Amino acid sequence: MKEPIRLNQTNLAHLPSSIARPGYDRSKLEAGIIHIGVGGFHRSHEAYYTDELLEKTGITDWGICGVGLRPADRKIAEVLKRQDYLYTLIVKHPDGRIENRVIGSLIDFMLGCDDPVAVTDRMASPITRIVSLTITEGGYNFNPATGKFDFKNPEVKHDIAHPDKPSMVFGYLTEALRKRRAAGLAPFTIQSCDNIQHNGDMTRKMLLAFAEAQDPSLAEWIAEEVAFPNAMVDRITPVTTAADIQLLEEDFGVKDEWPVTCEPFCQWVIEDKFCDGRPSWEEVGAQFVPDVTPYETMKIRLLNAGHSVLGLLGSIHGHKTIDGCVADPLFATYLRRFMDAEATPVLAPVEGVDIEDYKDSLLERFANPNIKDDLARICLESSSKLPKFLIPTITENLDRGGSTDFATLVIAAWCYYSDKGTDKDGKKLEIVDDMKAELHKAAAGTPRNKLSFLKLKAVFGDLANRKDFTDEYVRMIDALYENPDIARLMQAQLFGRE
Ligand code: CS2
Repeated sequence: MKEPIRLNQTNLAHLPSSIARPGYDRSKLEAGIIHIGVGGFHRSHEAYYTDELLEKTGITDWGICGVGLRPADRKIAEVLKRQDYLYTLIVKHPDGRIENRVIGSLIDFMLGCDDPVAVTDRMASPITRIVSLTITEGGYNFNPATGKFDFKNPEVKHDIAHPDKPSMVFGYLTEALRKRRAAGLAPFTIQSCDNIQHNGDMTRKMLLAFAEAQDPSLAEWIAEEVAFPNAMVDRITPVTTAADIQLLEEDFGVKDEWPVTCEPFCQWVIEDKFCDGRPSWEEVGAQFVPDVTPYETMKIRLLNAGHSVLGLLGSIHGHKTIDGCVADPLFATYLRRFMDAEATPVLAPVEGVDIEDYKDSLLERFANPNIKDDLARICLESSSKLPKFLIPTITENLDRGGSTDFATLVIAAWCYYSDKGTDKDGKKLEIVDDMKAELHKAAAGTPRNKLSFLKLKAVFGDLANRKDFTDEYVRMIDALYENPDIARLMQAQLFGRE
């Protein structure tokens, strides 16, 4: 076997011909975009669209500078630096076909924890016109029980008192905007790319709460001048595995320390609301619309909630991946019934989208056997996902007297999962969640108080007080604690009582 070629700028020209690579001159690019949170999803989505645009148009002002705020981002910082910020996007088709492309839109990376001033200076440079974010659903510091910014967070207290030494995203954004205002510059657009309904509005609300506490006149300026477009983002991007790195090396002859794998499907629907210009991403498939709400709701309540339904039920059953779940007819049927009976009735029509086709396509995407999306990734940080993905569907159905039973079993399963930390056969499940201890404590109280788990107001709001929900929940909890064979309960749900 020939020695694999290390991925970097000098070696680009020598890569095997089966690997697509940037045809544009990266040395001419300027970073009009700063992106905070360079995980797999940013690299398979915004960086991918931008790479396509640079390739198609030859424009030079919309390169991307990545930013990591925390010490945990050091690894990606170092890998990208060694590779001149290049990485391979491995697109895996359902029929086994693989397309590799080296992405060139990322041209720099900065670590905020090493030098926060350098990062806010860069954000305040006139070259920067968009700061985009993938900071996860939990990164917005939003308290679902109060609907407000969480000022109890010690990091918030620190950042309010130390504007020049921020540690969280809101501290960075506020400081950078302060510098821009002082320099007489227009502000940048803040563009959220997280799976949160009205992600732009949410970012605005949280940033204004923070800025108001630190500098009320600046908050006023932000409220008037900064644009926060809402967007729906979509591309399934599993965690990169050692096998992906090996595949690239052995089958394609490229040594890339941290490639990204993803499905072929890709979607980005954005509100056209930018305060200092934007790339013409519509030239490479993004859609600009006046109101993104119906697209976001549809995606979050079908795709993301669908993932959580499979993730929690599947974990207890002993499935490992999303495709493994949907290859099991019971799980595929259950998912479809959840979508049809509970998610669809609380969705508004989406212009140009046939909702039945959309659901069919989700099941096909989930079935892609080459994606192997781990249930552990799906269940990660469920405490910040379910309040956005699933609980609104439950409460809206309760309000309109609709069905909630398919979703209720998922909440009961989540309680069992948080309490026992095992599947139905007692095999340990790795739970990763910022609220892991609280979830466990509340769930472990179930034998004494059946509603103990639901009393976590920060997750469930006032679901514990809704008798129209709790009666069925308690029945499911009883059944599950008596016998955790989740398939039996799913069957009962689908085909009638046990
Ligand atoms: C997943 C998402 O995190 C999750 O639970 O549902 O990461 C999902 O794969 C993406 O939103 C797809 O666009």
